[in-house]
Amino acid sequence: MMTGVVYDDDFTVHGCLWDENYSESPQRFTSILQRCNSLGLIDRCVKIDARPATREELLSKHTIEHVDLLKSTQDLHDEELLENISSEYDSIYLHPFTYKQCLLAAGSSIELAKAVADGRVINGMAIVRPPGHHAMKSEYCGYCFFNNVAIAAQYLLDKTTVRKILIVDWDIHHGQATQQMFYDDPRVLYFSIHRYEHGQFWPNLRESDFDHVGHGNGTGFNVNVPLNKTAMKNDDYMAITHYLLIPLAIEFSPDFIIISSGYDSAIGDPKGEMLVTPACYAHITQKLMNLTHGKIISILEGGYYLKSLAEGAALTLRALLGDPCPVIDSLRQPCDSVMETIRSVIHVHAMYWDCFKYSILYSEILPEIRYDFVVEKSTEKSKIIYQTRNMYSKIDTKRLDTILNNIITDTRLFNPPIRMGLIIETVEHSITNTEHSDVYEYLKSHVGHLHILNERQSTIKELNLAHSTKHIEYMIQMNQQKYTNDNNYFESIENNLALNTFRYFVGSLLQIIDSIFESKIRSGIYVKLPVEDSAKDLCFLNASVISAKYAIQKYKLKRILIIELNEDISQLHYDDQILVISVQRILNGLSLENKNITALWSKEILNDADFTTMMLHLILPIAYEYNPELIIMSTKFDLNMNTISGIQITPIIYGHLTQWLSTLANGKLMVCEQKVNSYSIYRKECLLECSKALLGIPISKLCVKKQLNLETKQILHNNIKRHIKNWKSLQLNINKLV
Ligand code: Q9C
Ligand code: ZN
Repeated sequence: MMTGVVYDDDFTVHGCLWDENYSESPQRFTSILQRCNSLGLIDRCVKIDARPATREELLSKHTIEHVDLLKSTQDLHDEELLENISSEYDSIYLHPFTYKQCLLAAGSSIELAKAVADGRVINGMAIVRPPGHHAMKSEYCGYCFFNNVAIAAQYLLDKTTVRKILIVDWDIHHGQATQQMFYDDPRVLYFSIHRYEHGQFWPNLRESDFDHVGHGNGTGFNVNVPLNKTAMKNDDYMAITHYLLIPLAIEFSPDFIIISSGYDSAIGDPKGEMLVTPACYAHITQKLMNLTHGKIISILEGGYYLKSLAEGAALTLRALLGDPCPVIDSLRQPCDSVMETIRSVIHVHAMYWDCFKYSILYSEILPEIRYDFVVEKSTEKSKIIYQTRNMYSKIDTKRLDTILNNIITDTRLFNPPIRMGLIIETVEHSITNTEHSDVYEYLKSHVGHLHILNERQSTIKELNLAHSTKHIEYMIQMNQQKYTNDNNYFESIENNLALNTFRYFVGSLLQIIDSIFESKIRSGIYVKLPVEDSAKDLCFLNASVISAKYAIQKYKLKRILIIELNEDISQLHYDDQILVISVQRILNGLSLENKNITALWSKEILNDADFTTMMLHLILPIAYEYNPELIIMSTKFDLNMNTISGIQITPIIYGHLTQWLSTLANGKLMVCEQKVNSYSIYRKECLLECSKALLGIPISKLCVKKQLNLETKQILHNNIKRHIKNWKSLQLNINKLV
């Protein structure tokens, strides 16, 4: 598993000769490289050699005149002349080395794309300048000359087996040039989040609004997410990610993702005036990484506040390298303006994308498209002369100061040497009669080296963390009464086989938790042996809750998320420091109204499409709002392809769920297999997908072709309504419903 990085010392030459404070400066490059080096990231990457783009490559996206004009300025040392030529364009300066450096930026972007497409590296980052996404077919614009991202994308389509590309443009400016270049091409989905303010923000184009969805065969393959206010936060960007970007990306199903990676959307940037923290880029990157078997590259665009720029780029690279995402503050509901934008995007794209067609956000009410500005068609640009000007939302400067001071992530970023510790239950102390599990060999053959931790037996005192001695004794008696013939109800607790097994089970989970909090491992997985008679287990003792209580007590944790994925209902738990999200069928008459418990499902048919929607609309928003310090995923892997219950979750879903959740809590996640029952027919495959996600091995592509049906939508609605009073982040789902 390797991450490629491409950069060159020559990226510091092009600079503005007549304005030393010009924002698109050589320091942008050096500050990124310096920060990546200080975190030791560059050394961990495979260095891809920079090279100039060929004429043919440039001409794939630009005209001969466009290329030749820039070529003619090379080695032109008359400063005044350079300044004069520059002034013909919107936001452009020329330097004698500009042409050469632009060739290098475009060529390097291609080389990185090629290295990933060829499989030489899994993913990568191009630290290049000048940027490219404003460079149009035949016009330099916005510090850009050649469109690096577009040229790399076209190269992939023309010269490799890549057929579908998602471009995610998180630079604060709309990449109008990239939009234009693929506007009628369905092979490239262009997704841009940009400051817009109803046309008042540069480049002031009508075509940057959400209703510009593509043309011809490319209709529906251009997605603009205009931000009409400043001071947007992580809350807003993550809502866009969960509600728009990821559903689209899953349905589009690209083979390759290119991030047009501008950090002028980050906090402190004088152009963007947004409040997104650098860590947010790692979260978005990690969410995208599992959608294309890992094939994703980031190509630098803008970013003018050097601290945020360097930190944002470094944390993006860190995410590409597979390191855990830094924890971000609890997310709350996105602001009204973004909610309106999200609804508008869903509204106009619902006819092209199934994920939006049945979206619970979809309303019949037409979004308001503002035409209170006049569009003037001049050149390739259609400038808006705006008549009204909205007030910017005010940035709280005091808060801004504190955040700016804390912007540099702690250098002791959490990153234990081992990504995943594994414990497989052994047969000696187990009540099972089956043979040794072959899971270990199976996993090893697919993922290579596995780090095994030792089992240990929990003490009765540890069991007492969640259950009273009386309760434990009672359960043992029940167990014996039911399933043994010797009728020796009063056999001592220590000799009870079921209890013994359970104590090893719990002890092993505690072993994983200790290893995580001693920073030996990032995550862990526990594999249980199949039990012949699954009832022969102490099912009224809850290992996840005991583990959570243990972590609370020993490591002073305040928020633990337990996520249960089981077909049958399990006990309810009440605890201030534990949130249980339980995906399970709700039995008749059982009320699940409760502050701490989020039990969700009541449906016979639950497929990957349902589950993905539930994940993105309900589970992830709640999880991000709760902001856990540890996640315990507890499952029997029995939701999959079960012909009896009609549930059709594929093992792949478990992998994606694991990967998405592991963006939280610094990746501190424990997957624990509960007693295996006869429905767990694909448990090995499920364990493999979860292990891959924890190990950072690209997981299988999620293939959600099925539309969400109305019944699912209704159930999701009901769930959201039930929890909305406790979770602000769910607000987005229902504002326009009634
Ligand atoms: N008054 C990139 O971030 N600003 N380009 C023009 C006109 C131009 C930004 C202001 C900003 C260009 C790659
Ligand atoms: Zn920009």
